[in-house]
Amino acid sequence: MEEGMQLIDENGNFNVDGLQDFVTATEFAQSGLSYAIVAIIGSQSSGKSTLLNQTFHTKFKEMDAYNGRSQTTKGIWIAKCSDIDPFTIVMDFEGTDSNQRGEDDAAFERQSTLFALEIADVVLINMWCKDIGLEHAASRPLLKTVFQVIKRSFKQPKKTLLFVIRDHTKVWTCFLRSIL
Ligand SMILES: Nc1nc2c(ncn2[C@@H]2O[C@H](COP(=O)(O)OP(=O)(O)OP(=O)(O)O)[C@@H](O)[C@H]2O)c(=O)[nH]1
Ligand SMILES: [Mg+2]
Repeated sequence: MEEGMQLIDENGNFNVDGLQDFVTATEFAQSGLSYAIVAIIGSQSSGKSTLLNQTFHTKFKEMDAYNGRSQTTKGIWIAKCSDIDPFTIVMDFEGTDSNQRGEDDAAFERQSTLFALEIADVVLINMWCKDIGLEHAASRPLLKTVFQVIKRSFKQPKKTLLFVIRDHTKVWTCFLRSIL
């Protein structure tokens, strides 16, 4: 599967046939209960697909910077990581706070974040270092949703939240030390 499989499209439609084909092609059913799901969420063009491809050797579509900055991943995509045991499914999410989605962003963003937190064992939260500590930073509504869900769902099985801080420089190390 070249670029993975689009599980949910940008209008929120669930790809039932695609999932069935994916399960058959990857022999997912044979793994029983021994599998892991990793998801990534974060703002648009923050390098989510690139990070997954580098880490899990998947082939999710990445933005081509020569064609301008725009939304690349639409909806939610899944792929099997071929070289990790146990069976690992990687989920690439549409970037939050996108200009293309505009005002409609909040509903899709919230629903897709809830889906990631519900379904994945490990959720990578990809954020710009410069956004930390800002009142109106792009990742703030996303973080608010994440923490609201965690506060409410303390009875659920444990999840791992991994905060990935991008474009971290010496200046930001000093800043982080001063606020933590
Ligand atoms: N300099 C630099 N560029 C990066 C890095 N990671 C990704 N990029 C570039 O940033 C652009 C966006 O990367 P994507 O991986 O498509 O970002 P995304 O978060 O998946 O974007 P959406 O799917 O639209 O939300 C691409 O042109 C990448 O080549 C990085 O660590 N450093
Ligand atoms: Mg992407």
